[in-house]
Amino acid sequence: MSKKNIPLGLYGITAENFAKGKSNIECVREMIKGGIKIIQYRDKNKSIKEKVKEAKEIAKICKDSGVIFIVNDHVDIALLTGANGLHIGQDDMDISDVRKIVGDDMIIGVSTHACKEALKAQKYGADYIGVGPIFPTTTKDTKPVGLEYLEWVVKNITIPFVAIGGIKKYNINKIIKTGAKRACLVSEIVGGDDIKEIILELKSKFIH
Ligand code: 3NM
Repeated sequence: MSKKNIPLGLYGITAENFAKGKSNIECVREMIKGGIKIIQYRDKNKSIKEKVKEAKEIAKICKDSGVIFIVNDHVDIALLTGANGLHIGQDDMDISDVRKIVGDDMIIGVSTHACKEALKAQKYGADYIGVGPIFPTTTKDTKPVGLEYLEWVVKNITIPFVAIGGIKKYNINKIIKTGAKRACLVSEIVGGDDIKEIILELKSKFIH
């Protein structure tokens, strides 16, 4: 099993479309001020050129703050920026092929939406999995899987996992009650008027 450290608590993801005019860079800086220890750079709209520029900057900010930096989708950008990890989806390259490219030290995260996918990701060497979307979300075009899938993962999966999808301040307690130790709230965090404040409020819910 992987020994890589995937921090407990909140996992941050960029999403400029939901950030009410804030840039990805501004959001990352505020997330770090709030104490987030792992941030994924995710952008589905920009050109590769723009993504490389932004990812390089975010990589530096994260490195300087001791925050784990993960790149979504792009193995080349992850390698180029010296990212700590790469996050892939079900339609991306097989985990074993990604591992050949990135080597043993890089974190590989995989989005999963069903028990079979979770077991497969674990078997083929993912360092953590995303589990969702738990609730309906407009941030990603995947139908919700419900809390039952998360409850199954809590009982059956031994690698770290991050609950994601439609999680908000008002329903995060349902996530925590399952025993899940990590959660990602995308629009709720980057769309907050005060990103740092919202993170501090959310983080406090994990401490009991
Ligand atoms: N991945 P929000 S759901 C990026 O289930 C992403 O794999 C998901 O955004 C998955 O917190 C999702 O705004 C979007 O609902 C989550």
